[in-house]
Amino acid sequence: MKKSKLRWLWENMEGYRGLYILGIFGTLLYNVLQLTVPFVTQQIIDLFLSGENAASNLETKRSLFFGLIAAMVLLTLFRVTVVYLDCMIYEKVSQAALYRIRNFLYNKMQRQDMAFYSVYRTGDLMTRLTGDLDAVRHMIAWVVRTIIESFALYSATMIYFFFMNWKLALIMLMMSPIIFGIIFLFKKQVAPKHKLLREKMATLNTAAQENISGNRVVKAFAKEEHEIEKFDQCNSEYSKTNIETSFVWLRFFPFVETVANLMPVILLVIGGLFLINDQLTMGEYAAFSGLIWAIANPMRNMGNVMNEFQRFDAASAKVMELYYAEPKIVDLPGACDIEGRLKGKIEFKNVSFRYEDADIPVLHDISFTAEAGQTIAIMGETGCGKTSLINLIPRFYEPTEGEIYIDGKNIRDYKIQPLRKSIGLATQDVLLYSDTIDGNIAYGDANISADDVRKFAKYSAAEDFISKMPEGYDTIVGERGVGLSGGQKQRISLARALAIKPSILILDDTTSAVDLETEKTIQEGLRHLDFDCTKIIIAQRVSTTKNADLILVLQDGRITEAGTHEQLLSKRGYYYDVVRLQTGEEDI
Ligand code: DGT
Ligand code: MG
Repeated sequence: MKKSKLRWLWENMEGYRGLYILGIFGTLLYNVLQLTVPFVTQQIIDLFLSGENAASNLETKRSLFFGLIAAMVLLTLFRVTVVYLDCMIYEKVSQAALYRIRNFLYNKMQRQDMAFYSVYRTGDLMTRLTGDLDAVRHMIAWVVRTIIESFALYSATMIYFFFMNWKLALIMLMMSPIIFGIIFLFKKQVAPKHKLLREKMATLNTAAQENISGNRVVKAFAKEEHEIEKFDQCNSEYSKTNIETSFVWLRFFPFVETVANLMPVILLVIGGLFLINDQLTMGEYAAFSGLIWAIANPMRNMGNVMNEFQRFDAASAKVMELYYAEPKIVDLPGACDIEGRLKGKIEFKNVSFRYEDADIPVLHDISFTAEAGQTIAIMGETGCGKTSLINLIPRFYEPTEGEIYIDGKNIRDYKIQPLRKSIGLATQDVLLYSDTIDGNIAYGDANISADDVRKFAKYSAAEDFISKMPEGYDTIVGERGVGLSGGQKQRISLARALAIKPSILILDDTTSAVDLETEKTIQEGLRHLDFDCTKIIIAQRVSTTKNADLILVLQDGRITEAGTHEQLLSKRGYYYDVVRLQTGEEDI
């Protein structure tokens, strides 16, 4: 699994892989260069300071002395330059990979099915796009670099030590397995903590996000205190898990630190003995001593590296889940484009539907035909399956049984994008973007003219209230702009659905919040559209349904009555009761 995560990361560095390898070489180089100063120092000490001929050497080889000092300065400058450029490379590559993955994920999310959004919570998705992605970037920019750095420094120093005095080097090397053992145990304990921490972070973000979106409900119920408490609990759990995760390292830290701190002591004792026995020169001892940190520090870093690696492991699993998530509803092989406009004939043939996560179907054996240009009204009590039914037409969900045809062709044989572009949908929950009213109406077709926007607003009986606003069509709505009433939002959403001149118009309770007078205007507008379209209108009011070519009454997911207003009245069933209730007349 780990290998595939790294491979995934590598794939996402496309275009920057060469640069990244250069960066890794840079890291190797500047760490090997760390050895040059102690090396030159060793030469200076042995030749000019403590060696037998130190005094005479200083006289005769003066230019070598200055040469060595100049080399030291130049090498240091060179090393700093390499470090600087190297940092830039890591930053550039990691940001490029992050950019690529983020865009890819966003694209992926846009293409997911509706079912996807009922499984993943917004806060969790946001965490994947932010915190988790940052952990992935950190892997490229810091973890890999620190591993290479530690490895390069440790190996180069060890090799150098072996060349100077293999016995002393071997004793130093013997400490390594102890560190590896400790780090292995640490990894086993810290890995589950990082997974838990990641979950807690997502829960915290979800709590914050839901609360911010739902602030009106909170205020209405005066539940601020309760919400603060709820958040505080998530926050404290996150904080607690964070501390626990850090404390895992603290359990191992003393052992690693002891081993690391033992290195100078070993050098002092064993190196001192070697020095006394003339098995080590003073310069060599100075080089050992000057580089002992290069052995100890990588050991110390291992804990941190492992911690960050586990953070990456937990986060990348979440990111990759999204990265590889495939929508279930896709274009079938051989699916065709839509040439010109659809006529808009819709046929449901024995359609049944069950939500994947539900036990029982919500729609049973639905069959009806809407001829091109007709108006179909769907009526039924709440929860009977009206929204579920219309969601099948743009293929937001697939029927579990039966087929749906548009213009005589199974909808599965159309490409999804052109199919959806032919359908204008005003959903039950209206969502407007933080944009101008004009921008919202023109959402589906940014190229329509201002006059057209106005025309569609007129059809939707929205022109009046929009033109009364101080900035008219340029008024910003949504989060940042002025608020709109429920009925006003519905009318803008209707204008938005009309603005794409769809072949099929679906209105899900779109006039539920407008008054009767306005509704009449809207009905009038819909009857006189300047393009042909089949309308499927979910409505509770008889005033909306009575002019429909076909009224479907849906009860518990079944069509129990179907016909025109007059036909259904004469049936004296559900529809008849609704009409009596709404008109207040005893007998019709
Ligand atoms: P409404 O809008 O209140 O008048 O009700 P309808 O007729 O539009 O009802 P609908 O189609 O939203 O829901 C029918 C049933 O399906 C209801 O029992 C709730 C359930 N349902 C709706 N959406 C989902 C979903 O995404 N997943 C699952 N598992 N069930 C759902
Ligand atoms: Mg509904």
